[in-house]
Amino acid sequence: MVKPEIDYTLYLVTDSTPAILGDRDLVDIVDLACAGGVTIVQLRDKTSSTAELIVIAERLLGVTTAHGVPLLINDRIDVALAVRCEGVHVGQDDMDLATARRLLGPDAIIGITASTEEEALRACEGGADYLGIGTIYATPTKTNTKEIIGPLGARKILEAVKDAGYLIPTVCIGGINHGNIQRVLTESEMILPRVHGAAVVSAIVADADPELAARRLKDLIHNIPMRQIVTPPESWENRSLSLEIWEVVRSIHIKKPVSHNMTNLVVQNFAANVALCMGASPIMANYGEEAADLAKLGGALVINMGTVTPDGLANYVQAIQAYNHEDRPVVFDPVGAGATSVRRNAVRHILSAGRLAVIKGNEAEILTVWGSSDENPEQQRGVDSSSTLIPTQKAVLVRRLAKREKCIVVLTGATDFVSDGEAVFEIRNGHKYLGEVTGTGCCLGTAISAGVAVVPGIRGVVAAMVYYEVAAERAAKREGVRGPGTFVPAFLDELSELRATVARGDSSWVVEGA
Ligand code: 3NM
Ligand code: MG
Repeated sequence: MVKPEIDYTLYLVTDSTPAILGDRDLVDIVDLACAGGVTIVQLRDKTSSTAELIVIAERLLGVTTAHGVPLLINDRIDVALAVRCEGVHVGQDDMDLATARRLLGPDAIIGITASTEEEALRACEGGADYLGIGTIYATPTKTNTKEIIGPLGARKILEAVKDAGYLIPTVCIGGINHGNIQRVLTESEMILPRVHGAAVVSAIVADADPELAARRLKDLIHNIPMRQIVTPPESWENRSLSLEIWEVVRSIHIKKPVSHNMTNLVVQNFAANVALCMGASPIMANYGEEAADLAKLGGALVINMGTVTPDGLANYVQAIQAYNHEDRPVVFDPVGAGATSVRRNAVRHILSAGRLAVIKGNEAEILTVWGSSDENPEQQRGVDSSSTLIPTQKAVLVRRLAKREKCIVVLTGATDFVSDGEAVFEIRNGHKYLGEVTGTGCCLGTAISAGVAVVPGIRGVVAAMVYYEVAAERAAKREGVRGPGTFVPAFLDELSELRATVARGDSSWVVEGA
């Protein structure tokens, strides 16, 4: 057996007392809860006999296995061994971690309850697989709780864990329900180190409809209303926009801002064409000496470290300082930031070289930038990384990084997240072809530079992104576009034609500002 990857997002702890379970069958409840989206189950039963427990655990394991969800047993290492489920959860007064580990082996999941920083650190040190942090709120489900710590108490524990360098999953527990789950997750801060999820008993088990209760909790976790959704996904026509995207596109058309790109070898031509089609004036110049003159032209600079060299780095620094001197925006694209130690160092170097207006990257790149600060020893990862953060965590990540670096942060993906440290915008436009040809991510950096060159701040950034991604949507629908190859020219056409539509003053594609 290999230690399973666990999704801690919605953690169900069972309770068989009549006050919570009533006269229903626990196995049915767990089955429904799993159907509703519970990601991990713990059998917690303080009253049944050992023989009864084993029977219940076996039945539960049948259900959880069918749903692909792990089953843990509270307190009872013997029961977990008997039924061979994924692991156990132990409290501070239960069997000690080292003994439990020796009995269960290295691949078992062992979770520990922690209500203080000391308990949390001891559990991390001892090799716990996750922490159950609580008691968050007083709860009738467990009355012998030691301390009510609230979401802020959970946050303190997380900070202590982070400072000690541990990257352990955590869940909050105690009195969590539909009314407070979003608050618990945001106030405890969900990110790096993060609360990976919420553990509940009564909010699911005591509910008349456990499947719906689970589904609603899951939905609440995934949709914490801290971000504004900029655009509905379907058509460009009849959409309501909360930002004046139109005005930004028009400004680019009228002002023709310089987009000075210090970019990689792969995308120079494509990026220059994107800038042209958007109405900007591209200059592809990698020599830092030129930046002082170019910065005076009133445009914006793109630093794209896709093919970084020692020379390149010195040029970037020189250019950033020149643009800072003229108070013109710099867009930083930390391409492949986590891939090599050279690139990780380059990120540090660039962050400390001067003021950046925008940092734009995919999840792995933004996580690397976040972790490049000494206070955030997040593990570094390569260019290609499967998505690991849920939307709310992405929103928290961009907002916190934006706040720390005092700039705008863009995290790209099927859905993009943009923040200036306060607001978070979510952009759902774009098309999959953008991910199937090289350079479209880098060119988005160029597009953003055109936007912030004419409208500083988050409005210019979001508008340029929507413009770019809507052009991609329209291009993909064009006649004759059959795949990524035919998509590229159609995309350039759309960038150009959308702008022409706007320049004519035709706002049919922008209906009602929100
Ligand atoms: N452990 P409910 S609080 C099982 O603080 C458990 O360690 C806690 O139940 C702890 O979701 C708790 O119904 C009960 O409030 C949580
Ligand atoms: Mg216990």
